[in-house]
Amino acid sequence: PSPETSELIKVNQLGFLPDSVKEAVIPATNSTNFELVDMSTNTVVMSGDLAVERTWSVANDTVQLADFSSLTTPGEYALRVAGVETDATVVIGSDVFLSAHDAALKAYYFNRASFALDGAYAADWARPAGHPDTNVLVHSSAADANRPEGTVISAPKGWYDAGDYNKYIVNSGISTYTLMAAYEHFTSFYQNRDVNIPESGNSIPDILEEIKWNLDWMMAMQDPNDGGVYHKLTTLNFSGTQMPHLSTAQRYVVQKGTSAALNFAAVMASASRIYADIPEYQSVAQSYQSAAESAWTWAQSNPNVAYNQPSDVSTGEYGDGNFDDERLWAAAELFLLTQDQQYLTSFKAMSSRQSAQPNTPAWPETATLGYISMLSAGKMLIEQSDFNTFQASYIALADSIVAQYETSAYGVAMQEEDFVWGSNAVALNKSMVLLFAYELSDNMAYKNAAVGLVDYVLGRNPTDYSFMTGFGSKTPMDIHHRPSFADTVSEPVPGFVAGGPQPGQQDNCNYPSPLPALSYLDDWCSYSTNEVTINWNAPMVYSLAALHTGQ
Ligand code: G3I
Ligand code: 9MR
Repeated sequence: PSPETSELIKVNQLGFLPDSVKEAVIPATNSTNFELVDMSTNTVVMSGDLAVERTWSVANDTVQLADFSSLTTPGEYALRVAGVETDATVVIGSDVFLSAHDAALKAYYFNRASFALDGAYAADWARPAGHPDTNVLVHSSAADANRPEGTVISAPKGWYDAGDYNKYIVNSGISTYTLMAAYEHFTSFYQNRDVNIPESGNSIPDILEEIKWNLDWMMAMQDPNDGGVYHKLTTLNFSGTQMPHLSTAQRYVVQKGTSAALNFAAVMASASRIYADIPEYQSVAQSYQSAAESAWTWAQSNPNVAYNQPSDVSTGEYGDGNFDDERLWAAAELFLLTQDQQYLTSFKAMSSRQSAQPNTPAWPETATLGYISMLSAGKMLIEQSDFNTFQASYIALADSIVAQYETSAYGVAMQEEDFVWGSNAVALNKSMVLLFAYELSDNMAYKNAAVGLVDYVLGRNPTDYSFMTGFGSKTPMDIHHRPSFADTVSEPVPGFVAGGPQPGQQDNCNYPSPLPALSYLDDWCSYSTNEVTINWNAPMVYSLAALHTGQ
């Protein structure tokens, strides 16, 4: 094995669903086989051959895969290999992902702005309300005749983006959409899914109540005078490491832009369609539709306004110079909502452009979100031949990810270029792409590759971490999350996915390795690998819901 990786067996630390593919990564040894011992009876229940040694270059790690998919009996097992000092614990059960799913969703509640977290729901992480955001100023970059610089607006609620306390439209948008997609694809699962938030117990699914907390904020980010949408609501600089209620610097809305308008239009159109089915929210759903339409109209008249960070603002940029993918996504959602052919025409026009082909979703890459909606909600609304064309482009993406899985030493569809800031979300968004491909096709190859990616984030990786706080035997403790850092609880707020390894080391912390898959540090210092954000959690929620309900 590489001198930089551990001698441990790497395995999903939460476990495996009974009928799932089951793989573990074994450090290279002279052994050719492995054994699984039932811990309740201390008997060997399975032995199998290890796969040939292969090297994963991103960690310079030579390993062998153990495939024990044929073991399907729920229980707790020790996975052992002669020559490897420590056995790994393997859990098999039909509920192994359930509490992690709930916690990943509950993390959004923990990041609510303008809201006190009560101990009844937040346990040790209760805290006073922060950031009322009722006295937000229009920044000079956003000033116009209707709202000159210094105009006071109110835009409360929403989720804090991450370990910082600002609220950014494009990142909020992909997060909100992904959670809504989870609800839409797995509606019955969410019908009675109680995650113990203040709204639990009413007749509306908790996930929709949690999402609405953010939709309420997003709505206030649109200027009703012209339909334009501010890029972000932010302090001028990142705050210190106080709890939310002690972080009181002036907040601003900054520059309207095309990516914010189109992203907002997509999310509001999707929300309008989904919330229209909830009797209590029918009029809200109508207001989402008007908001989506006026944001689209603004973007038609302002087709190319890139966000340009003002010189006095130094918080998250979320800048993006290409709007074809956002336009495709907004067009898809507006078409599905209104069935107005002009939007289908726009979708098709964008779908022929290189810059709007399906690719792994990320905050600046949203084309795939439009495809997912079109292929799930559009089937009855478009010509079969169009559906087939869109499906073929989507499936080509899923197939390319499967090919990566099949050639990977770790059985993980992660390539060197995937190790960017937020690499764990690259893994999880690929997993979401695959799990939706599985929903479309019932082809197990997609599901197996998705399991590999979820396993990766939850422990089958060169760092030995399960990257979700509170879930796994070795989990991040010192995430770059201001409340987790500033509170008096030693454990971080649970349910958050840390960014994950990437070699950029933009924070100049002291990393254990320069290798892409090993350049990770569980330290507050490491905002480039150990921060958490709403857009990294969302595909975890989706993936765990898909795997749990798909058994
Ligand atoms: O756009 C270039 C692309 O052209 C190039 O090929 C590629 C090669 O690495 O880099 C691309 O830029 C990257 C950019 O994200 C867009 O993907 C940058 O290298 C990369 O540093 C940048 O990282 C972003 C980071 O902020 C720094 O801006 C992360 O995606 C983003 O998740 C993160 O978001 C922060 C917010 O700013 C503030 N709140 C916390 C949040 C999480 O850390
Ligand atoms: O704490 C900030 C984190 O939330 C952001 O994602 C990150 C993005 O650039 O920046 C962090 O702030 C750092 C700042 O950029 C540079 N000085 C150190 C700050 C963290 O301690």
